[in-house]
Amino acid sequence: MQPIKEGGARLEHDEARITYLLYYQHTTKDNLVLTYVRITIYDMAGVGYDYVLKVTLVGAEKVGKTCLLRRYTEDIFSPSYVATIGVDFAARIIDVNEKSAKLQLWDTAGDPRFQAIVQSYYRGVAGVMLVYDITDEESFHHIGKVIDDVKALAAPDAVYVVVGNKCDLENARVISTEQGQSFADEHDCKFMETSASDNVNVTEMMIEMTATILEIVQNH
Ligand SMILES: Nc1nc2c(ncn2[C@@H]2O[C@H](COP(=O)(O)OP(=O)(O)O)[C@@H](O)[C@H]2O)c(=O)[nH]1
Ligand SMILES: [Mg+2]
Repeated sequence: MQPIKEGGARLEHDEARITYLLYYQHTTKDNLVLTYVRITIYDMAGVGYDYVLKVTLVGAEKVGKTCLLRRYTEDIFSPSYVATIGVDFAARIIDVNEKSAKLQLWDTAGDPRFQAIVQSYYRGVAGVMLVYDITDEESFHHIGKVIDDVKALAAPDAVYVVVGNKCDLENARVISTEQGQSFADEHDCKFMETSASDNVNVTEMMIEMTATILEIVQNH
C-alpha cells in the first residue's frame, strides 16, 4: 500500500491549539483510496507528563464517539453529525493520583472500508472504550459482537470501559442501566453512562479509566 499523494491543511487554530487535516491517497487493486486523519495538537510547551496512554473508542456509527472525544478534549458539543472518515484523534493531559498522563484518544471509523487502518490502532492501546447509544438496541449488540475481536488485538492488560452514551435521552432509552452493567460485569469491564451533550460523566469516565490503567502500569 504505497501512498501516491500526501498532503495536509490547517483547519483552525488559536493560541492553545492547531487542528490539521492530513491525507494520503493510495491505490488498492481497483480503487483509489483517500484516507483522512484529523489531528488536534495542543500547545503543551512546559507541560510535563509521566505517561502517554493510547485509548481507542470503539462502537457503531453515530453512538457519539467523536462527541465524547471533543467534549473531553475541547469541552464542546456539536449537534450536527459529521461522519468520521479514517481516524479522529485528540489528546489531553490528565492528572490522577499525583501522576500526569497524556491521553491520546482515537475515534475509529465504523465504516468497514477502513477496517485495515482501524485494526492497527488497537495495537498498543492501554484503554478501550466500548461505546453504545442507550436509545439504540443495535448499537448495544454491536459492542457484544466486536469485544472478542478487540480483546484479541489489544494488549492483554488493557482496561475496558463499557460506555452507555446519550443518557440525556431518558425518554427514548431502550437499554436499561442494569443491562449495560451486567454486560460489563460479564466481560470484566468497567461501566458508566454518559452524555456528551449534557457533559455527564465524561470527565469521571476518563479519570476512572486512567486511574485503573496507572494502577496496572505501576504494579508492573
Ligand atoms: N442527545 C445526545 N446526542 C448525542 C450525544 N453524543 C452524540 N450525540 C449526537 O449523535 C450523533 C453522532 O455523534 P458522533 O460523535 O459523530 O458519533 P460517532 O459516529 O460515534 O463518532 C451526532 O448528531 C451527535 O450530535 C449525547 O450524549 N446526547
Ligand atoms: Mg466519529
